[in-house]
Amino acid sequence: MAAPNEPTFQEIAETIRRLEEMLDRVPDPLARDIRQKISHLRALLLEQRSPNLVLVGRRGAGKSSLINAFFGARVAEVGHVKAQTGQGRWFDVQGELGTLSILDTRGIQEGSVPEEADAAETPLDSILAEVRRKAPDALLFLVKATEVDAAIDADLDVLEQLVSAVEQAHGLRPPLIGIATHCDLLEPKRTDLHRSAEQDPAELQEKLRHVEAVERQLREKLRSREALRGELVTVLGVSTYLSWRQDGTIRSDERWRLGELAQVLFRELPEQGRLVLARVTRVRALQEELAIALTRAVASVCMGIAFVPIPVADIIPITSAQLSLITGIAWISGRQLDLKASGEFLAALGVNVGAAVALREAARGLIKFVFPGAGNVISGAVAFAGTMAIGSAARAYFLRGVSAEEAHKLYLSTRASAETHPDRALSED
Ligand SMILES: Nc1nc2c(ncn2[C@@H]2O[C@H](COP(=O)(O)OP(=O)(O)O)[C@@H](O)[C@H]2O)c(=O)[nH]1
Ligand SMILES: [Mg+2]
Repeated sequence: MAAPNEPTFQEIAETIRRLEEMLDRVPDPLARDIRQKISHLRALLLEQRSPNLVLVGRRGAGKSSLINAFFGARVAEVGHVKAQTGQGRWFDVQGELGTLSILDTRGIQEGSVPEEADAAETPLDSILAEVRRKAPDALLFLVKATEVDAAIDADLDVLEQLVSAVEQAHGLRPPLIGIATHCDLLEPKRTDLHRSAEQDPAELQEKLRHVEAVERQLREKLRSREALRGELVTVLGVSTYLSWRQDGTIRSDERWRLGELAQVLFRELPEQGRLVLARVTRVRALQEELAIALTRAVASVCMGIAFVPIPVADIIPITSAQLSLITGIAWISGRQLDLKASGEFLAALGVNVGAAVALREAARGLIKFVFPGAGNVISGAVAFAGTMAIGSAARAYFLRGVSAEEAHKLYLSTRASAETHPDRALSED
């Protein structure tokens, strides 16, 4: 993963390291709590990596289309008829904002061996070897909605073997998500799921009933296998249909419920894989959820740091942590912001300390003169409320695209309410 090597992430790593150092001077129940928040921050920001996804499904089930639908871009070849080299291996699918590591099991069930494959190794063998080599974060089982009643026993066998190979090699059972693709093709065909508001309500209801029936059928099949039952997270009907012009731009976007699917997957991923999924899919709800988690963690850390009994120490780490928060939220939104730009954002919110510390190196020397006895200035409540407010403003600005002026207003109102009701600020938002 490229992100943590960026200079910006090195600065964030440095900030986190210095915060941890300060914790040596914080008494224990508090220090332990803050350490936990910090390890949360580390996992989300510094240890971020591509999620590893195994796609199981027959040729034509829509595996490549699902990848493209996640990215909203043509990153995988769709509709290739022939089994290809490279199948049965983990491969990185790269988009503008991140990479997914995919193991595409195309061809296992069909017995057609790709031309250049090692003759001694069957496609299933090579897939099993791959999941032993690198643990999948999730198994996605794809079936065409119009074919769920077809015999899928062979596919279920493959799933069982995958689950047991992963368990043997890694000691964990990967979550399984059943996906019925091509739901747009269910009757009534002319009813567009992706434009539900414009459809005849009765016909839309009919189509949705068909989707539910397909989901039920697929769920029953997956649950009929004892070895899969415990791993099955959910079954979801989707449409991944996207069509492109010659020049690569999108001609028609008929994706349906991709956001929901991304949300289901997100919850099953380890923390390290979540940021990449949120960036790649650009699903707003996921971006918001991550940004809120980040804000709460940083706010709690800042509050704790304000208790460190060293006069000048607290302002710089608190401001650095707040700058890291802004950088982190911008990154979630798909942007890249260095700490200086984050400092400018902080200054735009009217946070004076931020403006001063934006030039951190200079500020480090200056701060003793600018804020004599600063240790008494920042109380835990102020540090907490200020950080929550900065997080709210950054989310509004970077994720929802409000103006800087609106973000500033939100900063002021959130800070005021977080100071009076810190508990409420943590639980809702
Ligand atoms: N109508 C419709 N077509 C789809 C959908 N998903 C995939 N397709 C089409 O089904 C065909 C096979 O899809 P592909 O992604 O290549 O399947 P794969 O072999 O599993 O990788 C392609 O022509 C896709 O355009 C869908 O949800 N709806
Ligand atoms: Mg394919």
